Amino acid sequence: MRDDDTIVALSSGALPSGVAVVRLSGPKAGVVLSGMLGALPVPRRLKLADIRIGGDLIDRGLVAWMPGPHSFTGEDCAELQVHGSPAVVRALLRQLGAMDGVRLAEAGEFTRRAFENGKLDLTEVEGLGDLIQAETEGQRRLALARLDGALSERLDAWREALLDARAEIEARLDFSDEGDVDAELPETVLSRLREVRADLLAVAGSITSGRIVREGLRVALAGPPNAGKSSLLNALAKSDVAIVTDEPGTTRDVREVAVDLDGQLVILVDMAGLRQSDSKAEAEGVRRAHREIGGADLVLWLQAPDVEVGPAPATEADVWIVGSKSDLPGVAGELAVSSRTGAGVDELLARIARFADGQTSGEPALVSRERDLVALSAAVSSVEAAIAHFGEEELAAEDLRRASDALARLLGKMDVEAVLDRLFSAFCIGK
Ligand SMILES: Nc1nc2c(ncn2[C@@H]2O[C@H](COP(=O)(O)OP(=O)(O)OP(=O)(O)O)[C@@H](O)[C@H]2O)c(=O)[nH]1
Ligand SMILES: [Mg+2]
Repeated sequence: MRDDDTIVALSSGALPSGVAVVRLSGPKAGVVLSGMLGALPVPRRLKLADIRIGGDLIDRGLVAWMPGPHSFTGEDCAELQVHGSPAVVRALLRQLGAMDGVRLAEAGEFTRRAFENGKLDLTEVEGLGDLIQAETEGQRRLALARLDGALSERLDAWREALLDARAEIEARLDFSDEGDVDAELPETVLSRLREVRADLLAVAGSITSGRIVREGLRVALAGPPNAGKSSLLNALAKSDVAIVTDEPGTTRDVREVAVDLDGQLVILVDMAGLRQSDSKAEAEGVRRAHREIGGADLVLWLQAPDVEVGPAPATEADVWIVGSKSDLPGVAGELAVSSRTGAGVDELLARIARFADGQTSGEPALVSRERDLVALSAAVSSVEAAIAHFGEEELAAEDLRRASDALARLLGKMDVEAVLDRLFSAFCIGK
């Protein structure tokens, strides 16, 4: 496999479909296209054309020619909109892929080329990957902001401020014996560093909101065995996904169901009831339940009138006491629900939706991944070290270099290979 091959792939979805888009990128794209059409069309204009390979008419469709560098990948690109028939697409891919210097693309290879040609930085590539995967409104907005460079712009601005500060400091190292550089660093450098630090912290602080939008709000359905957790999961998800019996200890595995509540992804998590158990499988289930409760953004603690009430688990997340089986006598309170009659279920869903909204309201978060947090935290520590080393130029300059490097890594300007392979393998072929 070579990076200067011309690549081809089906970029649209499953066949058959009304229209299929076949995409070409690389140095041979122009020759291949003019060979099929007889001549190259006007760049960046759709043209209705007969698409022929070796004189054989494959289909008639709309064709776009996008010569580099002003194309998605930065290379010469062509797109063929043909009828979305398996036979048409197979014929095109087979015959194009057999041409000299042309081969089928690997997953994410178009985007990889865009990254390598400087069309997108790494955060924008991630935004694109997230946008393609987005299922909720919140995810779409978050991903689009990232793809649009909302984070990149901030990272560039911080990097520039850090570079300026470093230049000021290094000027004193290199030219301290020359008359035209003041020996003392101006106070403005220090105050600028403090601003960058505060900014970095503020953006890093939006990680929880970003993560909740991107990965979903995790809601743990917890309580003693038989409290009605699995029944409530089924009622909230409006689907019969979890096994329900009157035997305490029915659920052992963790089961997640994703629901879209008003554009916000919510992950409902059913689990084993909390109790001491001699059964190895159940004890393991209880251990996993504790882990889920620890990782949840919201815990629903179920109390049923026919089950002995246990103490709510200690966790940093919000815990709501839910009175389950409200069709039985003895259940009261704001959060009374009956999975049997459906009473209170929609109210509970609405409350969860409001809670999710409260966690993610406002501007789309700039950061949402673990990688973001690692980079921003490293940058904050290094900027703090530089502030502490103010007056010790060599140390401060080194701290600032580290801070810029952390941000450069996030943009994919350094140490990028390990991240890339993982990232692009998650892309689909044709993107
Ligand atoms: N009357 C009534 N019974 C319910 C309701 N929800 C659940 N039950 C009954 O309570 C019993 C336990 O329900 P599950 O949903 O399996 O409870 P669980 O908390 O998942 O139990 P484990 O998986 O064993 O921890 C079953 O017999 C259900 O039919 C309800 O809203 N009303
Ligand atoms: Mg259960």
